[in-house]
Amino acid sequence: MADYTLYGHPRSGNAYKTALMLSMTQTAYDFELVDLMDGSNLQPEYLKINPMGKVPTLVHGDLVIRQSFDTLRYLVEQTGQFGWADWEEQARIGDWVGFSVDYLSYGVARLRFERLFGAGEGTDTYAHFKKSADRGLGIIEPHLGDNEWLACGRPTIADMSCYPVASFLEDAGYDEADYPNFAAWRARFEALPGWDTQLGLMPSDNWPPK
Ligand SMILES: N[C@@H](CCC(=O)N[C@@H](CS)C(=O)NCC(=O)O)C(=O)O
Repeated sequence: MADYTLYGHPRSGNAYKTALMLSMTQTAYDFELVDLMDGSNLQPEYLKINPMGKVPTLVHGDLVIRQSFDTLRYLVEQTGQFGWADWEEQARIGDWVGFSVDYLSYGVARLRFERLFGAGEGTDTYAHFKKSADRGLGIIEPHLGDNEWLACGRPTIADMSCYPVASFLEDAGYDEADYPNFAAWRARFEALPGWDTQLGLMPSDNWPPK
């Protein structure tokens, strides 16, 4: 049994952030599937671990961490990797961690959800999130033209926070060819040691359903 247990689901971008960080810092962990598709995240057994009913949850000894950003920050502290040297760097990393929530979770990720599972394209909901996603991509694309990594000139948890959504840009209805800097950064990130797919990092006999 490993010291860390990650509760998550292979379709969760937030759980993917934590799984990437564990793998890329060579931290051994056990993975427990919480099936978001059948509502296991809202069953009493899981709510005892995470009353918010969301994934990821990362358990390390007696410590239970229920927000993806906190899992990343904790693993920075535990492993000394992908973090900051001072407050200036921490703030620059924070810019992109915040960006990942403001424009990716509430933009690109929601578009993907609406397209694949929700209201579909051409609805007011879709248009609402498209505005936010377009604005976010308009910020990150030129930034990645001038910078190899999102912050501090090296891979950090800023990249870890934004990458999962990058992996499903096309599912959200975008053509990656229109965002060449973004696409090149995605390829750089995927070449880092320890990178793997969502299913590779969150394997389970029970997913995908047979
Ligand atoms: N603020 C949380 C958000 C976590 C979150 O939204 N998780 C989604 C999957 S990506 C979830 O568990 N959704 C299930 C639900 O809302 O029922 C974090 O950053 O960890």
